[in-house]
Amino acid sequence: MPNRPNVLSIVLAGGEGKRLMPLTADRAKPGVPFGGTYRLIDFVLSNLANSSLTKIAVLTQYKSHSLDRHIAQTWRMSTLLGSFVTSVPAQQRTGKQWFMGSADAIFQSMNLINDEDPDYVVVFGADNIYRMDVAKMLDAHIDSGLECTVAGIRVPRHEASAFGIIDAEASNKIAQFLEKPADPPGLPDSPEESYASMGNYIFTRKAFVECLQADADDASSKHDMGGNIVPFFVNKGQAQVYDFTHNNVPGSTERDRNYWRDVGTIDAYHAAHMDLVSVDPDFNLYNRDWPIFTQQPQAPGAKFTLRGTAEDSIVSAGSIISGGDVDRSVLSPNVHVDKWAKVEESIIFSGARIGRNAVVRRAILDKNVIVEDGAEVGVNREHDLARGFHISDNGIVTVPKNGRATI
Ligand code: ADQ
Repeated sequence: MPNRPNVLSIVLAGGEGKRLMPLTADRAKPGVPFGGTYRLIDFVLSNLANSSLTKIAVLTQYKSHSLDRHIAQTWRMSTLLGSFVTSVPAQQRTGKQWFMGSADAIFQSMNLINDEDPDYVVVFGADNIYRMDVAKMLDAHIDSGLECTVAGIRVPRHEASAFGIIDAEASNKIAQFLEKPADPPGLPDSPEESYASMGNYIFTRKAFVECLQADADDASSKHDMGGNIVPFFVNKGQAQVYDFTHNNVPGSTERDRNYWRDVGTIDAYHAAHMDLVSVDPDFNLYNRDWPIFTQQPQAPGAKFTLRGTAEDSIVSAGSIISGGDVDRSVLSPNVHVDKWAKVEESIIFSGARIGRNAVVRRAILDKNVIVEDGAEVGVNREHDLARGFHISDNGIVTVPKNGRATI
């Protein structure tokens, strides 16, 4: 393949995801299940693979065991064709400390860049649900001749303080970048929206390596991609924004245009699932031109017996709905719902058992949770709190892994 640039993609997958507790009590945020059979990391990896960017290093750190296992089992690629997805745990290569920030994670993994010798380095987060043709962003980066390209999207201004905020010129050059400002500025044409960084970047290799070295030598830096590296390129007039909203992937319909969603809180995570089970979702998992890949378990098809029903729901393989009713919910593999049980607006991780006459409403049941016969979750707030369940701002109840909901 002559003249194709050599690209190394680095996926940052070491975040703790504190706001997703208790789902991240035992697993890294990119390893959190999503949509029944996926994990969050599958979305960025699918986007890269569908964009023919198949040299990928995933940097992990926090509680990465199940994430590392998932990557090793699911994302095997043909090394024959020069493709790989490798998971790189924090190794204390350059000192005794773990990664200090996302830029430090890359700095400590510099040997990957040296070994692979890429022309461009793609650095993407692993915490979001999205569908993106990264090849288009790469083209925009190369065409600009600039050293740094940041993917940007409009977000409601009241949510914008969680993001890096971009002030772009008409040419797309970034004039100013504020990492998580307390009072984010609105856009001139839409004061209640702000232009946010998606945490996805492309760099020209030489400039990136120099910047990482300078950052490592700077004792005052937090070694953060959004806080330090992007502002470095903005200050030297070498950063542009890539407007994600105008670049759809193949197979998109008028309705399911480009999609990007932060699922950093329990409420956002729950809302993203409610979108999935809606009749006409914004995020269409069924676009066969842009598949989202994962590992499917060896399990028989979902089975419905004794008039068990599921409406506006995703029910994964190995599940048995035996006389219960499931409504607007997402069930991972191997979930059992027993007679006269009701499951509504809920997300059920694999291995859960929901007993007879039980009620589960606006709840998330982590792996292997048991809801005893006649027990209720999401019905009585005091009772949920008394049993140690977590309740979000919007009232979504989460039962932790291996938990038991008693009467
Ligand atoms: P945040 O998501 O808050 O903001 P951060 O916590 O650094 O930033 O996470 C970014 C990515 O890096 C995530 O995928 C996370 O898992 C990973 N990560 C964090 N620390 C890591 C470490 N030590 N090792 C490996 N991976 C690590 C960022 C940007 C904002 C932008 C939002 C968009 O800083 O500017 O708006 O993403 O969500």
